[in-house]
Amino acid sequence: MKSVKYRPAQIEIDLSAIRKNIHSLQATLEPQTDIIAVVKANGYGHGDVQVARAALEAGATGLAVALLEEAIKLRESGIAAPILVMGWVAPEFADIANEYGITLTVFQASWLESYYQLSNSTAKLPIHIKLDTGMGRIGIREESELNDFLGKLDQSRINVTGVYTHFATADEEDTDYYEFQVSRFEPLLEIIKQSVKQDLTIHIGNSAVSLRHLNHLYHAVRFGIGMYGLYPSTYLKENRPFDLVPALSLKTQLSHVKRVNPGESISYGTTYKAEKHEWIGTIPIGYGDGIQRRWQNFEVLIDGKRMPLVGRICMDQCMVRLDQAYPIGTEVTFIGQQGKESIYLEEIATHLDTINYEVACLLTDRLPRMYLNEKATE
Ligand code: PMH
Repeated sequence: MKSVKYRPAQIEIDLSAIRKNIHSLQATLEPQTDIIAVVKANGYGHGDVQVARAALEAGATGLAVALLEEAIKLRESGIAAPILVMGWVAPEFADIANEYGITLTVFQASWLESYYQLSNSTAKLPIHIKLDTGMGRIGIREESELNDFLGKLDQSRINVTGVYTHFATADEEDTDYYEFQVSRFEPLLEIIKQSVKQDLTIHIGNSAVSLRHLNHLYHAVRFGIGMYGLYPSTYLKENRPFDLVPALSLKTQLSHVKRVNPGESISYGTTYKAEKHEWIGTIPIGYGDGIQRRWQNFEVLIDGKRMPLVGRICMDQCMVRLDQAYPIGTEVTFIGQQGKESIYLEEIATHLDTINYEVACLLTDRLPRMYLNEKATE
């Protein structure tokens, strides 16, 4: 099938917003602090390759993903910048990463032992060591564990190029736990420095840390949610050092418009009944596109005004109560700006009782992505 777009629904990603967010962050960082653009999970649903290119063009110096697959996809699209896989990759696939010039995250002595047995590579494997200072996910936690790891580290086969950690609460007003994590990071880092005597790229900050400048940021920050123009938390939105520009919009059109009588019901389960004569529009997207059932009763923008989604969200369609009759084909904005009104992911996340990260990631591939401003003119 040719890549013709038949459905009147699309996600628009404004790449100039991605570039602008990188530039705004850059302006607040010390000149020597690099930006690693986090493009895992298909660039938080925005499109990994396109976002990565825009970020690099704007001055990011590296990329970070969660999976080896994601890293290989970037390489195969011709991206030559350093790429770090932040998730655990099985040692049997390390040679593949090495062939692609991809850096792996390693933190287990047993991993090193398996790697030495399994690898046929003559080239040193580039790795970053991950320290778990309190996130409780992956990484070396204790000094004894670190010493065991470093004892097994054969620097003729492994090239340690970086060290990092990740914070659990950097987006919250209270910085006690963040500071506790920093206090665990520093002594472990010193031990690594004594044993790995070469230049290390040390990076601890996510968007929240880089926006807040909570601490010395070392050599780079891993900039994810902020790059997409979204705030890591309400606290950071209220205390932002500069305005972020959201990159993603979701637009579709009315596919049907009808007048219903008082008492008539809409959608599965008849959860909505018209109270009077009402104009009801049908919209051709649904939970199969990532508009989950919990969007029911939330709003969309039509004719520059907010109108409520009524009745259950179906797999491919949902319904909206209109303030008047509109022609089929009238634009419906789920995410983004229309006229003077706008609905952004933060507000949607609040309605859905989740976070903007999740709402963006859940928009499925069934929605075609369109890229605006691919070439920088700013
Ligand atoms: N570094 C690591 C290790 C991460 O897991 C993430 C985001 C980032 C940096 C970027 O964070 P930011 O988007 O807040 O800037 N990881 C996740 C996650 O696993 N769940 O939500 C965000």
